[in-house]
Amino acid sequence: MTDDNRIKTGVSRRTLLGTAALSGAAVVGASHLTRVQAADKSGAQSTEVHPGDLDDYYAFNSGGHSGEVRILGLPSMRELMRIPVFNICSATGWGLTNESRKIMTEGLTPETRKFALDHFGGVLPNGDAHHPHMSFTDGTYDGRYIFINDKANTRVARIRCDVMKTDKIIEIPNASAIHGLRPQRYPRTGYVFANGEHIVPIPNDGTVMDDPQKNFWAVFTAIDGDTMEIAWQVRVDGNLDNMDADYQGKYAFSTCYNSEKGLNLGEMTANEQDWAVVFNLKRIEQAIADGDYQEINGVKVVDGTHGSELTRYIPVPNSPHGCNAAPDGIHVVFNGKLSPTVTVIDVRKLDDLFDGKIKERDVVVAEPELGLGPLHTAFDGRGNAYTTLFIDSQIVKWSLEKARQAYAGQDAEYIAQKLDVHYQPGHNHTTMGETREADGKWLVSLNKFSKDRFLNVGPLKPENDQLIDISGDKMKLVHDGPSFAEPHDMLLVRADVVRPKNAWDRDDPWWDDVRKQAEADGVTLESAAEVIRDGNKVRVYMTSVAPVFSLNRFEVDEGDEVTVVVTNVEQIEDLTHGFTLSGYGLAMEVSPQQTSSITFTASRPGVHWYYCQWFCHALHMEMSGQMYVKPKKA
Ligand code: RUQ
Ligand code: CUA
Repeated sequence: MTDDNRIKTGVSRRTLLGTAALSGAAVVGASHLTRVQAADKSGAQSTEVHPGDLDDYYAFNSGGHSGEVRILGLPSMRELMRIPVFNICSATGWGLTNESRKIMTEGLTPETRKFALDHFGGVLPNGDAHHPHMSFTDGTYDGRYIFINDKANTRVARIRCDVMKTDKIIEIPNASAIHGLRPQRYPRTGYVFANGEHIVPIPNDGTVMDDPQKNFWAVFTAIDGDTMEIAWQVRVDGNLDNMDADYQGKYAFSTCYNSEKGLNLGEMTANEQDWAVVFNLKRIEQAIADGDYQEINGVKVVDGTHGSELTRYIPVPNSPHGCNAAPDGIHVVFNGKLSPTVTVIDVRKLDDLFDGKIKERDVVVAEPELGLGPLHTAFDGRGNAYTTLFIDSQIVKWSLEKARQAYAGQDAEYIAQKLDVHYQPGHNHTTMGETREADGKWLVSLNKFSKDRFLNVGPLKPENDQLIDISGDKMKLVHDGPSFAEPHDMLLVRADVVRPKNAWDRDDPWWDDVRKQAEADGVTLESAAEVIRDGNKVRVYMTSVAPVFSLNRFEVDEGDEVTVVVTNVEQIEDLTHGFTLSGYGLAMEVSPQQTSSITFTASRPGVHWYYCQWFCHALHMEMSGQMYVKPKKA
């Protein structure tokens, strides 16, 4: 089917969609989904990154229910690295080392910490990461942090971009399932905003469990991005979905479905309109300062339900999903999902709305009909928007200005092009497109289905992240990129903004606990080869230099609690070592100048080899040693 045909069919369908259209049957049945289309290789920009050359952009991809974040290069679309966040990682020991376990447990509520200890030995084993977003200064990325949500266990994590490691994970009390997440753009981050998606009783401790209309709420949370402490929460009506922040530091926006406060599909989709909720940050801060809040589970919660002066509920058709602020600093787009439209507001009208001078719908300046299943919108900085059409399996390029003209009754053709993607796109993302430095070079469509686009790998198929050249007048599809479950969102950052280190600094706070203990033990981490016994606790300190550990052998007694501390004293870039202890289910990464530690009970008597699992030297196989565990005397 040609692009032109698709434009006509898309625009002629004026009806709002029933939910059946979003079901698997409708998805599989669409006839244009079965044809493999070749990439158009005549794009204006080259996608080739020759051997020895580097990519122009970092792409930070959420790993969905794999719980991690992945770093890709763009335009090559090569996966460069993975950052474990909410998952347990066999390669790096994330979830096994003392340093990572502290990060994974200290931010949990006491109830969850106990649950994780009882069921999983302390660390929750899964997460569902959706929305990675970088910290901002003055409306553009500043390369400090990436924040990401965990929908599964209601958490928010922060990744340090200097070492590309997760350094904070906090659970959000009073909320259920953190979904939409964005950092404050201006003047800086500042706040990290997080949407609680599901409505629940507050507090959700079993005292009240009936009458959702009266007792169930969703919660909008502002976290201090510098300290990762919760600043405040707002209780709202309906399920909060995605969100964004403005470029002025005054407002935040959430799409809100389930205005019905239903508990099943039929109830949740009954209304033709739901809402975009606007949060007035100054008024919320004032309410907190005035003591106009309830303290629930240690968090200050203000009331932002209907009638509150802190929020406004803009009616939007229909179960809206994506929420995207344009780099012009003026427009915010709410994506209709069950409606073929998106709703565009002008943020300059919001002061009047909050002052009661105009009504909610008066801030709407465009509502273009784009096609079936609009989910997310990205921008090129030249006034164009790119919206994913989940059901049509297309990206539609349209003009913000012309959509405004059409809404004002003028005769304006706002759709510029529709491009087939393969298949069922969710998020899309443009290079620097969520900053005031949007450069309009590339767009990635994160497609939920790959079907026939790759060699068959069995019933479970990869997703397909497609690279599209948007630098010219026409979008051009140039690359298909398979990915494992499941990139929900992507962050495309100019390479010069991100400046990771080649080695850790020795004074990094990462191993503060170990450093303090070593000082108490009279041990210097950088030259250690010591075994310190402290009752039935044994601390084993060693260094690693290719191809040896400074301790080739150590002895403990059965039942001892053993902590192994390894410091990699290599100065050379990329000379990572590891420590794997056979038969104990333990492994950890020790990168250049890093100290890592791991604690376990020496419960298995006998001789147990440890070895370096990161190939580091011609004698890497020989980089090993033995732990002797002497059996308890009967
Ligand atoms: S959502 S496919 Cu979790 Cu970002 Cu829209
Ligand atoms: Cu050190 Cu392999």
